Amino acid sequence: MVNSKSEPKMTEIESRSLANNYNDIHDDSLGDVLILDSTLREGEQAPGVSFTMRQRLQIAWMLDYFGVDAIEISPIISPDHKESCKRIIKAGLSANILAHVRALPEDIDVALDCDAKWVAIYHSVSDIHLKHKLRISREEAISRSVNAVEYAKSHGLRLRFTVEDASRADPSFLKIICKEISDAGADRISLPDTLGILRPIGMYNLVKTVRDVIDTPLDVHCHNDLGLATANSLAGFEAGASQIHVTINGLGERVGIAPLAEVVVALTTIYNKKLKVKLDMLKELSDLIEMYSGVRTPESKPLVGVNAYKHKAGTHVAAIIRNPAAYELVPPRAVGNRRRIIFGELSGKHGAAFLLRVLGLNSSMEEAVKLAQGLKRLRCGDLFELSLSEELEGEALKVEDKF
Ligand code: HCA
Ligand code: CU
Repeated sequence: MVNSKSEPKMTEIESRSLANNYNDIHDDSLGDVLILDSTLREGEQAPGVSFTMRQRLQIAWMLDYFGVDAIEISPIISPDHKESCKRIIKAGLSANILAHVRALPEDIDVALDCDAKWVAIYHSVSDIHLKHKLRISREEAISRSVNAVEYAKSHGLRLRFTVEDASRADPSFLKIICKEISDAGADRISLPDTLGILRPIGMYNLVKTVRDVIDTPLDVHCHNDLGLATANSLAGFEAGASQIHVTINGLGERVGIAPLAEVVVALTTIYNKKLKVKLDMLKELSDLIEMYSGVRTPESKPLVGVNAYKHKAGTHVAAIIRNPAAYELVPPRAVGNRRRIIFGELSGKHGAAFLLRVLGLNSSMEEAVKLAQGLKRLRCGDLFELSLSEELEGEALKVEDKF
């Protein structure tokens, strides 16, 4: 775990927030938001990913310690998954553990067998899924869904019902089936953009459409096929959804869903939400899942990627040395990442002065200028980078004092 002593104070993060008011939220009704992590269910649906039982348990423990509100896992994939689900439920974590099952009594029995308290039941609602995947009518979809809800409720389960492919369903049918599911006693309803076809205003409208007919709390589950998953999830929250589905690194079927790090940091910074999560574990969680999933995290991944806190252009480095907030939304330590300075062709005199200082060469600005010129003359692009420990950052400020 990251040393809590080095964790920046929330005020340090807040003080970096935007100086203007473009992000101000004029709708006071925006309430609290819950985070559901589906790394163990949706995440394992990512191509090439399969966790071991021990890994699943460790991931659940870490997510719980990190502070997510709910963890979703599928007990119906294999006996191994069922055993994992059982053990995770038995571990007595603070987060709600949801067993993700089809709208079938035999699947709900599997969840009961695992001693689940919460079940996440899913059934498709779009005509294309009803006609071509399930080959059933809309009426049949309603009766299967309602039966499943009644069956789960009669066994004392709390339940979330997912209307799969909601974004492609006929809105009038979507309203009808959501009302039926809600009247049958569902505790929450999840509205997924299963194919990632919506833009933010589209997700907003989807949530509002359902919100207008039922009071049941809503989840949003946004796929990233067009790279809009985070934006769409936040738009769904603005429309009244109170739980956002994420996975670590955004893993999931095809190209995945909204990534945990981006969603929680966006909520903290640009929505000013006080989440109970330990933001400084984000990089560690990302690295763990990169290792266990075998899916390499792109260097350019926001917040947790290795490039997220690299500074290169001379003018940027000069500003970073004076005040890192000039080019960083949140400090790297806040998310467990590291700041790095790249030296090479693009370096300027301030970067060069900093380099001389950390090398123990107490030289003048004249020499720093010569060094920067030398680095440019080499024409080697990026030569090397320094990963900044707190001690080295202190050296940076001393350079400032001097020049
Ligand atoms: C699936 C479909 C799902 C369900 C989402 C949810 C989707 O793979 O089972 O249960 O909230 O994207 O529609 O992931
Ligand atoms: Cu999904």
